Amino acid sequence: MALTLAEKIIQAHLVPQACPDTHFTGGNPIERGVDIAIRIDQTLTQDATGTMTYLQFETIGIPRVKTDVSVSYVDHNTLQTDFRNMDDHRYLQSIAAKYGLWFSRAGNGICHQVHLERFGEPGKTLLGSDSHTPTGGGIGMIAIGAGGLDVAVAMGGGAFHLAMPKVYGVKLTGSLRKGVGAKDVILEVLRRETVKGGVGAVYEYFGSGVESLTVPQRATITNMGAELGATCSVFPSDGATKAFLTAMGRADVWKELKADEGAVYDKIIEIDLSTLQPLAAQPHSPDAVAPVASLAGKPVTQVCIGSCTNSSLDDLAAVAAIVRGKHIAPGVEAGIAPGSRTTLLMAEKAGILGDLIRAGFRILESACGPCIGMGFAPNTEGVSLRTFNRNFKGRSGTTDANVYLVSPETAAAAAVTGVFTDASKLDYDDATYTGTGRITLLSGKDDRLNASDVIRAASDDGMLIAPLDEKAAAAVEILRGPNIKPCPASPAPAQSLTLPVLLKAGDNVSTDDIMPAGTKVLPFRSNIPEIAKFTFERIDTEFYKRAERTGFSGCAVIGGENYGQGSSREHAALGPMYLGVRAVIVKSFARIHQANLINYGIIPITFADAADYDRIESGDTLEIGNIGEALATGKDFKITVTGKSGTKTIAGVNSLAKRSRDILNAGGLAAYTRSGGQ
Ligand code: MIC
Ligand code: SF4
Repeated sequence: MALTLAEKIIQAHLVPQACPDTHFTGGNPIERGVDIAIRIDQTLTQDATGTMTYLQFETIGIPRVKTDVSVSYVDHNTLQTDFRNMDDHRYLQSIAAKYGLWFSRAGNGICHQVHLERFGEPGKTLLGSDSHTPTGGGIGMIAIGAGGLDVAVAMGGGAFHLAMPKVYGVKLTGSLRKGVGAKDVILEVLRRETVKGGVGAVYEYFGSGVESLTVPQRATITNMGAELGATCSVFPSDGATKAFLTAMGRADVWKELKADEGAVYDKIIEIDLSTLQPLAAQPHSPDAVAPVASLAGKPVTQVCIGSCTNSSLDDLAAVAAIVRGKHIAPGVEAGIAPGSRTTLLMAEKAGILGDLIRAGFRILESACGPCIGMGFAPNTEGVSLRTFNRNFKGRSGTTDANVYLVSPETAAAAAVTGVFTDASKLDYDDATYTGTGRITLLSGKDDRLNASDVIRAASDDGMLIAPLDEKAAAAVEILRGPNIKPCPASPAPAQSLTLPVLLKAGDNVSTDDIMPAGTKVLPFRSNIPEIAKFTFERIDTEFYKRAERTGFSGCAVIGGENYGQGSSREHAALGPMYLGVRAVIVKSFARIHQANLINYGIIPITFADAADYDRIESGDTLEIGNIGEALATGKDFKITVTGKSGTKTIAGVNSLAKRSRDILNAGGLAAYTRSGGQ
């Protein structure tokens, strides 16, 4: 039977013995929603989630990673305002040496960009402890973001479990016009689908329009599929993929991959690239999308190009073509953080870097930087145009700033004019660097540079440290700084729980709301007792104090739709866990966060009747009387709510797969894995 590309890659990686309930017979589409287990070929971690991942990996007790390739990147906490960050980096480097991983040093670039350039392979699976791991879909991978504990299990050779996603087809036709970028494609998808439209789904791109997009452009689109809540996104592997891999000196890993003729998608979205116009996601959500034309003339105070979404050579070239020979407007501060050292080297070779410097861009480090609130915070009530993927309130470091997510083209146009501007209205030659319309360096079509120059620039792997052989690895001593504390144990399973409601939150609560990042908090990523003090700080500054008053003895949190959207950070489960949160009851969950809650022994429950959300208040007491039975049988949870308005009983949906129930019963994934659970 005809299969989609996503189905083909997933089926080729199924581990049926880890998931006997799948009832997979081969070749046919797998029923959507059933629990499946897949083999993971590659893993990636970054430093902010990596320390917890490896602390957990150490406790699993496996001498060497069992994947084909595992890479530990340092790209998030590179501000290093005290000893903590560098201590973490040294811990990660020693772990990589000891356990057979690649190590990408601070300054080498953002994990997703570097991974695409140096390690990604069409048709392989990649699991990463970062929500934007789906960037790898741009090269034809099934690349999924997950909590660090799931990644630790995968490094130990364990399968990754997930509900079989739906496969949504995105049919692209036409080609992008001048002034319109790949970012506008994904913003258009977000406009139509919203930040929760992709939960439980893979977005698979196909159609004649795909050919016109380079791999970095495709990666922009798959990267920001994370903002749809999708499991991942995937493009076929074709001639453009081959050209990209060839430019990266890795032509040998290329293979052609596409959906079968007649493959059936769960739904199809059609986008004619030629009709797209420049778009912007307005404050404070990636799906609050409006045409740039509707904002034209609005003053801008800051522009920032970078992040794992838009920091490739294509992006830098698109910016340089617009700003070349011009200068950043006096009222604007502009910065650019190239995605990798490779990108920076290529930009230098192509003359792009000089054009950017002359235009007045501040050249920032090749790292996440401003995207995660590590410097470059906007001014009070500033209007910051960023080529990033998230504009949650306060994430930039300035609570009252207005952050808009835009394409590099739109950002560059605003940088030189000082106001929102449709780039196509400016007088510039978008063929500046190529003679062919866009930067096509990576498609091998560039006429100014010869391929060998590019490859030489691109293959400087000096900041990547290769795995040691087993003998050398055995002698490595793990370096642990004083801020690196062991991961606290998850709570023991309970038959029933009586819990005060300590917080009632609204819809689309992000993991930044649950556990903020930024300069103040990120240094404590390896120290749960300390970082726990910041739990829910963004939405309720008193939460920690209230939890402290309970003696951290147990409490519940209530939320609305899409609870836990955004990051894969386990700290958004670990912080609450440390403060005693035992159950989270919401209208719906974001995928990764729900899995993280389970992995750390917190019971995720959804309201059977969404109207029950209005019947619970902060300060009420919940009694979940049948936890033991619900976890053993899969029956729904019975919850008695006692509050000012009396006592009532509500039902909580138990949508947990058998394995998730077993994990909760074992007291979390680490305990489950140690006791032999798969
Ligand atoms: C993010 O973009 O929010 C992060 C920082 O990359 C996170 C990971 C983290 O919190 O460390 C993510 O997207 O998963
Ligand atoms: Fe880094 Fe930002 Fe990408 Fe997260 S979204 S990985 S912080 S660049």
